[in-house]
Amino acid sequence: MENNLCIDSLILKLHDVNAVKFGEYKLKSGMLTPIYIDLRVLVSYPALMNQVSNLIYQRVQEEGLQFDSVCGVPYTALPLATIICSRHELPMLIRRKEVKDYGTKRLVEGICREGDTCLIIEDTVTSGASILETAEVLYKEGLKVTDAIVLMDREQGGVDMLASQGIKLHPIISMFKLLNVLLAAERIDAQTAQSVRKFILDNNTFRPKEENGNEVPATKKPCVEQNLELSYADRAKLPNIHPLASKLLNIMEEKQSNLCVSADVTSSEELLQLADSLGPKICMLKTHVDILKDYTVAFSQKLQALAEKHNFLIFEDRKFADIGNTVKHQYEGGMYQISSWSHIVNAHAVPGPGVVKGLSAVGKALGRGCLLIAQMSSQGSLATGEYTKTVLKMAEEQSDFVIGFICGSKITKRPEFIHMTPGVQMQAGGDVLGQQYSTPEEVIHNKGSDVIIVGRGVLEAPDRLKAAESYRKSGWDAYTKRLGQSGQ
Ligand code: S5P
Repeated sequence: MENNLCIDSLILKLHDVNAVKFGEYKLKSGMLTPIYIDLRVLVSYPALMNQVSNLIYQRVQEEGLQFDSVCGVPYTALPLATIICSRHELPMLIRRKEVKDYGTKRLVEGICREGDTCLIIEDTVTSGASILETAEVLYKEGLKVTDAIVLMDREQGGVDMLASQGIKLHPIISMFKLLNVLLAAERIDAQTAQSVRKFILDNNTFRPKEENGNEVPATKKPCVEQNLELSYADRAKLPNIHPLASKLLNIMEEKQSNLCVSADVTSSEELLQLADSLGPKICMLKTHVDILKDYTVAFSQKLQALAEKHNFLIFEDRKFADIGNTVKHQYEGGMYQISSWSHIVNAHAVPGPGVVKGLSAVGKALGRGCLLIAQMSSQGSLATGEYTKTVLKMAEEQSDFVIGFICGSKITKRPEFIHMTPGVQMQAGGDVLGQQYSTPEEVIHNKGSDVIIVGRGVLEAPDRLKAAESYRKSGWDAYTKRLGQSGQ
């Protein structure tokens, strides 16, 4: 909070000293821009220089960055790096822009030890090219660059470009934040803010490469970064999406359904009958195969045939939670041979990454996918806070098999992950054993999840088909409402 206030007041001061200008300006790349950030004027305002340097150093500490030396990108960031290095007694390096034609002809001044890490400081980033240029000079001296800090990020692709080169960029002020603060303080009008926003959104400089080496079309990547809502159909086409997640998203779009029915019944005949009658309404059918009193291989074959017939995916809610070697056997073998018929399974993250590795060893070659349990709908669940963050990290590290999460709300903006939420009924409430319910509107519209999982809301209804249709409709309406509101 305190930090936020500092940043708000800094933005206003930068505007006061004309470091933020509105009009028509040319960027280094030749691109015309309606907003220009000129932090070169900072040197004339020593108090402001100190404030900026303090904020940069504060960020270094908050992020716990480890480095051996600091290098400011010449020229504007050079004095900032100097102040920070002097105040905190950190070794500094100076990158020359021009090579001397006498003496040592060095490109970097200061002591460079092979293998040392250098932190880069920059004043403004558009594409990230200047930081990369500096990093490349440092690499030639045998140094490593893992992180860079920038005062002002224009949000035009620099973070992504540098990430693709192995450098994590930490921005202090972002363009959208700057516009919001200036707008709230009535320094600019809504029209100016909107036209700058549009310019930024339309001019993302980073074009990630697809696997075939071609550039991803400009329309794909920016939406992700701009936090605009992508439709299920657009997400299905993302270059880095898992084929199974893509298939699911396409089914959802085609059937206009983000409903997964949880078929928690104990007879295989009843389950098959449910699958056949509700099939047209759902994108996925969830099973607990171990509650069936009469499981047979023939049942699993019939279920697969119904999944084909009605175009839905099967999700065996097995909640694997053991060491990799054990879950491998549980997934592939035993009497259920889950991997042979279930498109999707889920797992607890408690055992660590080995649980996913074990499942992946069986399921990956079969084109299967896994959901990690990031949060639970039950009262007193321990899957919260830091735990959820760890689950997300685990998923990111094995995204060739993990396609998403069981969760109460959206836990990551990465659109290739599917969020699925159980504990859904038309009325919020719960059961006597700790289950807690939210409505489809709450889950999809407010919490940003993708799929509602409904068990008793459908199973205990007098007319299951009618109930499934009303859940399908509520879930879909909440999704289209969310889509309609994005980017406004
Ligand atoms: O956190 C969770 C995770 C799951 S997978 N909470 C849940 O309720 N589930 C499952 O979703 C649960 O095992 C059950 O099969 C279904 C919810 O059923 P309902 O009858 O309460 O809708």
